[in-house]
Formats: sequence, C-alpha cells, structure tokens
Amino acid sequence: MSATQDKKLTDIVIGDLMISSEKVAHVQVNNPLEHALLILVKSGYSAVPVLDSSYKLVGTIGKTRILNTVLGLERFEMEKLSETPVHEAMNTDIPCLSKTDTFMEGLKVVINYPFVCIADDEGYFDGILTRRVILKQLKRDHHTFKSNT
Ligand code: 2BA
Repeated sequence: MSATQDKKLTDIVIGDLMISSEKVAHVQVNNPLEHALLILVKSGYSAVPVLDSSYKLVGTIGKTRILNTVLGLERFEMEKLSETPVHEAMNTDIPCLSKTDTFMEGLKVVINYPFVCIADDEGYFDGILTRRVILKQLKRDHHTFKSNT
C-alpha cells in the first residue's frame, strides 16, 4: 500500500511523495559540463540536481544552460564542454523544500518548476518532488472525492 493511499491532501507531506536520492540522477559540482551533458542525454532528463562532494544540494543543471554556456559568437565551442566545471553554468536560484513541508507547498512550487529539490536542515540532499507525482496525487484525490459523493 502506498504511503498516501488513505490520506487527505491536507495530511500528505513531501516525504510521502518524493523520489528518494538513490533514484535521482545527479551530477557533482566539479564535474566538467561534458559529464553533465552525458548524464542528461543518457537519462533523458532536461535538468538534474547538482550536489557537492558531501552530497549537499548546490543547484541544478540543464541542457539549455549547458548549450548557452558553450555558445560562442558564431558557433558552439564544444571544446568548452571539457574545460568548464558544472558550478560555472549551474542554476543556484532554485526553490528547495523539506520532507516535512505540505502537499500544498509542493503544488505551489511545481506550477513554475518541473521538479523541486528536497533537502534537510543542513542542506543534505534527500530527493526531488516532480510535477508528475503532484498531478497523479491530485487525480487520485479527485477520483476518491467523486466516488464518495
Ligand atoms: P523533464 O526531463 O523535462 O521531463 C518531463 C517529463 O517527461 C517528466 O515529468 C516525465 O513525465 C517525462 N520523462 C522525461 N524523462 C523521463 C524518463 N527518463 N523516464 C520517465 N519519464 C520521463 P516529471 O516526472 O514530472 O519530472 C519533472 C522533471 O524532474 C524532469 O523534467 C526532470 O528534470 C526531473 N526528474 C524526474 N525524475 C528524475 C530522476 N529520477 N532523476 C533526475 N531528475 C529527474
């Protein structure tokens, strides 16, 4: 049985819904962009979290930011992929929630972001909450509500 099976939306917390860190593709802050692009292309994701060497969350990196970073005046300067570390291209202006935050807080964030990173009080990465999971939960709640009326 899932952790949210019989719960009302108001009783669900982010920890019930998040994809835990072991299942999340990520890159390290000092990896070259070439490695980040490899992870993104192989996983099929547009963007993934960036962690430091102690597994603290530091940002996200996506295909568009990588391509913008290597874009020169007239061409993509692909040699920059191996020379530039992820921290020079990553996005650090990202929302972050904790496992104890509510479903509604998660819903608000995924209106503007496809996923939100989850970290503990010290910044250690716990996982991500995706738009897909939030929408699935809303659908489930809608059906439960309909069948109870
Ligand atoms: P995107 O990569 O832009 O993916 C958009 C949606 O496309 C995903 O929505 C999912 O429904 C589908 N999708 C893309 N790649 C997939 C794959 N390899 N396997 C299955 N479905 C795939 P969400 O599931 O709501 O994910 C939202 C965003 O969260 C993704 O955006 C991605 O940036 C990130 N994400 C999701 N799961 C991840 C994971 N395990 N590791 C790292 N990042 C993840």
